[in-house]
Amino acid sequence: MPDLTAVKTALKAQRIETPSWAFGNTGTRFKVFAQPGVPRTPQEKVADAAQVHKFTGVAPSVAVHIPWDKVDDYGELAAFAADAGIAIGTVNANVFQDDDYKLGSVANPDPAVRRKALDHLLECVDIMDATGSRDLKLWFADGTNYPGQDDIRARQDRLAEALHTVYQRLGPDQRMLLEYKLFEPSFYTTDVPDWGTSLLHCLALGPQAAVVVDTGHHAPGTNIEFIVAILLRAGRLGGFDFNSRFYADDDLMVGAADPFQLFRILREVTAASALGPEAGIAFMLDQCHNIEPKIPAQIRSVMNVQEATAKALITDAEALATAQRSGDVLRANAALMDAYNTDVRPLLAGLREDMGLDPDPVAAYHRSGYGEKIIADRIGGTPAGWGS
Ligand code: RM4
Ligand code: MN
Repeated sequence: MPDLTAVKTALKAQRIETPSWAFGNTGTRFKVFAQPGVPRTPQEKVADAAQVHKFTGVAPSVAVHIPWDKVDDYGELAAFAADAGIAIGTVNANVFQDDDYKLGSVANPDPAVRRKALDHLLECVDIMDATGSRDLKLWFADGTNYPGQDDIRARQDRLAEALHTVYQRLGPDQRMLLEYKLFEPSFYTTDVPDWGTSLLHCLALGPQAAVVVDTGHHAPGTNIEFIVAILLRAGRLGGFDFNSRFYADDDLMVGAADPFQLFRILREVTAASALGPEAGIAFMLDQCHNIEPKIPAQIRSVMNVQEATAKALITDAEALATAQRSGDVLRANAALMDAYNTDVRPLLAGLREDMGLDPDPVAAYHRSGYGEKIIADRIGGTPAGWGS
């Protein structure tokens, strides 16, 4: 049986990063339902993210998205975050919302547009210097809609050239995380559609480049834990963008649609001893909360990742390995299912008490009055959303 003290130690050391954009008004391309009390500034987003950490104890950083979180002084934003008890985490570049990027950003056939996109990516590294962030996360909407629209290989060359320039600009402790997505907004070709393409670029760049697995960016039925295992084996799993999907890039709360898949993914991570900070895997959320209140939804999401992690950690690895070695298919499967079917909520409640936290973070948040306070305080100004 797994050593429960070691399981608890690993769970206490777990780090999950929240995304600043989850606190703003975001949703689908059909309608964004505005909520009262949402942040109007990057500082207010940071303050909301700090609440998630306050009640869970395992979400000590918030990712920013540039220019949505543009401020005059990023050092000041980092200091503001530190005062609130958290840090600024991953810097996300945005080269997908400008009219110039109609035919792509770094893979655009027009060199002037490519230069503009590249300058933005380099600016993001400047921001990382100021905030002390380790990771630059890149997701490109680049691609084509029609056969013949552009040269597929030439686009890869342009992409590789831009990535190379940004890579050269990284400091020794900084990393580039390259995300992939099967389709959307481009429908015929996407320049970084899958983990293989991302990995090829990362391998060509060097050891500071790694792949990000956004759980919503695959074809239905894709075996994501297999991809995770392959990337772990190659030493190129940079991190996760966790969310849930029923159909495409739904950006729902992680663990809501398919908690078993989340368990299987985290089982690969824990089996490879890659949960701790020394493994360098960034566990990030990338979600939108269109109809549900945002801060409790983020707290719930962090708890869902924790629950899947706890189940992965309590897996009887010895029983599993013995069954696997002897070719006992049913016992092997049962060893995994026993862990998955264990109710880890009492374990996590106890863990929170050990950490000086309320055993029920969502209830504690609701009791705190923070939700009512931001609704009363945040009157006037422009609520944050896609684009700010
Ligand atoms: C993209 C991608 C990125 C995220 C944006 C908001 O689809 O998943 O990671 O930064 O959405
Ligand atoms: Mn993502």
